[in-house]
Amino acid sequence: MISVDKSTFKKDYQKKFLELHGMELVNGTNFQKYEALGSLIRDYVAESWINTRRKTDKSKEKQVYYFSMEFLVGRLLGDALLNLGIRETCRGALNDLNIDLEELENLEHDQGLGNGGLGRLAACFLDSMASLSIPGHGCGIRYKYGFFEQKIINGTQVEAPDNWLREGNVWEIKKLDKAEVVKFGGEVKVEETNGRIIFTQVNYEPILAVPYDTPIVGYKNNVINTLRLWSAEPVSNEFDFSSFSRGEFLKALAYKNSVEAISQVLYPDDSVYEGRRLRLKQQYFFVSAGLQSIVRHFKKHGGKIEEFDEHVAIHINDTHPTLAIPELMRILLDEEGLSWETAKRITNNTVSYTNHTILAEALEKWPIDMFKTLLPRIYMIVEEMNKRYCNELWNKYIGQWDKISKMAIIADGYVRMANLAIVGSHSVNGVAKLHTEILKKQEMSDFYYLYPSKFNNKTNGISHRRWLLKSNSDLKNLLCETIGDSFIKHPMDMEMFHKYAYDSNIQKKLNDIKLKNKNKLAKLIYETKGIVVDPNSIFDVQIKRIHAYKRQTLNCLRIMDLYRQLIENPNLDIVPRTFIFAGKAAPAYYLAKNTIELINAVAEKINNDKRVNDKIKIVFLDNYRVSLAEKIIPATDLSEQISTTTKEASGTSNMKFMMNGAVTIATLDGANIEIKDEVGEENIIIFGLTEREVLNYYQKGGYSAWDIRNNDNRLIRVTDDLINGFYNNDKNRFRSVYENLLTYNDEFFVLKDFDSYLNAQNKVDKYYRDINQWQQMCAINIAHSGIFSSDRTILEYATGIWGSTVLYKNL
Ligand code: 26Q
Repeated sequence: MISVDKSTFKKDYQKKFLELHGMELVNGTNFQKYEALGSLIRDYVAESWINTRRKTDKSKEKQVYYFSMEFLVGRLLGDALLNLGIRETCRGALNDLNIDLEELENLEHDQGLGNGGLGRLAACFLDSMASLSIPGHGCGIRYKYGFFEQKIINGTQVEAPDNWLREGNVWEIKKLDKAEVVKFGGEVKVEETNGRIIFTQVNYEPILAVPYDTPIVGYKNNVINTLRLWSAEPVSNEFDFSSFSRGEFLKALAYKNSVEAISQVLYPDDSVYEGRRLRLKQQYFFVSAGLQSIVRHFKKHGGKIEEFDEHVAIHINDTHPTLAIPELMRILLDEEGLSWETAKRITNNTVSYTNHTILAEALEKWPIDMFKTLLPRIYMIVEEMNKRYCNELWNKYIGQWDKISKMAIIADGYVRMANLAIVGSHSVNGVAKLHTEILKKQEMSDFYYLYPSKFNNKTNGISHRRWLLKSNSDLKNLLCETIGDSFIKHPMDMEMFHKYAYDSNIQKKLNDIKLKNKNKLAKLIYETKGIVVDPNSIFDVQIKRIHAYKRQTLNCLRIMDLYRQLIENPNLDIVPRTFIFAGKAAPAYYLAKNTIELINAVAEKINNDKRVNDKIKIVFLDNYRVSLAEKIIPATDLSEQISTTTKEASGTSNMKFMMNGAVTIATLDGANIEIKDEVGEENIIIFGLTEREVLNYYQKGGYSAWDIRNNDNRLIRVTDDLINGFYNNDKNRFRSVYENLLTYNDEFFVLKDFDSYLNAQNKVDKYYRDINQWQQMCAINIAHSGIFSSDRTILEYATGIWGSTVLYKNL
C-alpha cells in the first residue's frame, strides 16, 4: 500500500504534469490532466510491481497464467486508485487544484478487448487474483482495434472501429527485450541423431511477438500482477530494407501489413463459430508467445523442466487458447528433449479448461488442411495425441465406432478444439451449477463417463471492488455504516446486512441512494439521447449482447403489448416504467441487428405518443461497454435475466445487479438459479419453462409457435404489429424477427414464455407499489450477493484446480 498525503500528492501531480507536457497545469486540457494523473499512478505502482515480480521469482509458489483471447478491462484509473487506497486523497488534492476527479476518469478510453461475459470474467479474475495475493497473470492479445464502437443511426446499429490506442495508453509498458518469435507454415524436417528423432520446422514465416505489460493492482496489499498482451510485428526491418533496395516497396509494405493483421482486431462474434484462418493464427500467436516466455522465465530462475507442472498452472478461457496444449508439448519434446510420456504428463497436469457455452454452433473446429499448413509441427503433435488417445478408446469401447469417432480429436476433416482441451487438460469446468450439470449429462457426457474426476463446477463471480465499491460508493458507505467494512476483504460478511433489510430507516436510505443514482442516469440519458425520463418510474433494464437466446424480443413484445393496452385504456393503472436497453449485435448477425431496429422503432413510436408518456418510455443506449454498465447498474430497479432456460451458461450481470440492490426477473437459467437459492423465492421473480420442459421440446418436438400465438389474443396483436406497418411504414422492416418467431417456429420459446412473463411483470408492479417492501427485497439481494464475488470463485479455482498453495507473503 502506498502512503501519500494530500499535499505530497498535489506536488507530485504538478511536477508530473510539467514533466509530461512541458507546460503548467492551468494551461492544460482535461485530457492532458488525465494523462498526467494516469502516468503518476503508474509511477506510484512501479516499485510494488518490481517487488511483486522479485518475490514471485524467488518463491516456489505456483504461478497461474490465465490465457484468454479476451480481457474486457474497461477503465483502469478509478480501480487503481481504489485498490491503492488513495482515491479520496487524490480526489481532495485535485479538488484543491480545481479539478474534478470523475471528469478525468470519464476521459479514459475503455480498454474493450472483449466481446462480453467471457472477456469481462477474465478481467474480474485478474482483479481477484491480485487482491487475494495469488501470483496470477493474464496472457492475451494486444488488439490494435477493440470491440467495435456502436452508433445507433436512424434506429439501426452502425459499426465503427474502436481505435482505443489513438490517444496513447498510459498503463502499458512495451517490453521489446522480452519479445518472442512465433513460427507459421513451412515444413517439418525429421532427422535421427544419436537414436533420437529430431523435428525441426523449416522455411517457416517468423513473426515477432512483442509484449506490452499492464499492472494489475491488488486491493491494499502491495501486490501488482501483470496482464501481458502480445502484439505482432515483422521480425526485422532488414527484410524491408532488402526489398526496398530491390524496388519492392509495395511488397515490403504488404508483408508488414500481413504480419500486423494478426493483432489488428478482435473478432466481434460471441457465439457463432467461424473457421477463419486469421483467427487460428491469432490463437497460435499469443499462445506460443506466452508459453515460450513462461518456459524461458521458469528456466532462467532455476526451475527444473521436469517439475514445470509443480510451479506453473495454465488456465485456458474457453477453447480459444487450446493450442496451449500441443504448443507446450512441442516445447517439452522438441526444445527440452523430454519423452512423449513425460511431456504429456506435465502438459496434462499444467493445463485446465473452462467451458463457457453450450450452444453447439459455438464449438470451435478447424479444417485439417488449414491447420496443417499453418501449424505443421503442431498438427503432427495433435495427430499423435489423437492416435494414442483413440487407441485407449478402442480398447475400452470395443467395436463402438460411432462413439469413438464422436470422441476423437480429429475426425470428419476437422480438428475439434473442445475434445483436444478435455483430453489434454486435468480439469474441465462449467461456470454455474446447471451449466456444469448439462455438460456432464448431455453435451460432454461421453467424456464425463471417461474422465469423471476431471469435471467440476466453478460458479462465476464479479469483482465487488469494481462493481460495488467503485461504481456505487453511496451504497458502499451505507454498508460500512451499518455492518462495518469487513465485507470489503470478506464479501460473505455482506450477509450481516440481512437483518437491516427489515429496518424502515435503512429501506428509506436505500431508496434515496437508488434515486440519486437514477437521477444521474436520467441526466446521462438526456444528454446522450435527448429523452426525458422520470427517475420515479421503475428503471427496468436489459443490457447484454443482443442474441436470440437472451430474448430481448420477449421484453420488446411485452412492451408492445403494454402500449396497446395503454392506448385502449389510458387510465390503466400501472407503475410508470422506463425500459432501458443496451447491447451490441455481431455485425453479421442479421436477426440481432433486426432486433435492435425493432426496439428503436418501438421506442420512437412510444416516446412520441403523448397519450402514454407519463407511463412508459423506452431508451436504447448506444455503445454498451464496461464504463456504461458501471453507470446503469447502480441505477437499476429491475434486472432482466430472461434467457431461454438451459441456454445462458451463467450470466454475470445478474450478479452485478443484485449486488447493487436491484430485484431480478428471471428464468431458472444459469446462475439465476443460484441467486434464487441465496435470496429465497420471495425475493426474486421467476417465470418461464423449466429445464425439463425445454429439453423435452428439444428431444421430443411438439412445439408449435403458430398454435401458441393463435390461442392468445395479445400475441396475435403484437405479432401482427410487427408486420402491419404500425411501427414502420416499411412493413417488411421487422420481417426477420417475425419469421423467426413464426415461420421458423420460435427456437427459443419466446411465445411460450410470453404469458408467464407478463404475469411476472404484473407482480413487479404489485411489489413496487409498496416501496418499503420493495427495498426490503433489494436489501436482501445485496446482503446475499457476497457469494458472487469473484474472490470466492478465484479461491475455488486456486484450491480446487490450480493447486496454488498460498499467496504471496509479507509484501
Ligand atoms: C469463437 C470463434 C470465432 C469467433 C469468436 C468466438 C467466440 C468469442 C467469444 C465465442 C465465444 C465468445 C464468448 C462467449 C461468452 O462470453 N460466453 C459467456 O461467458 C460468460 C462467462 O462465463 C457467461 O456468464 C455467459 O453465460 C456466457 O454466454
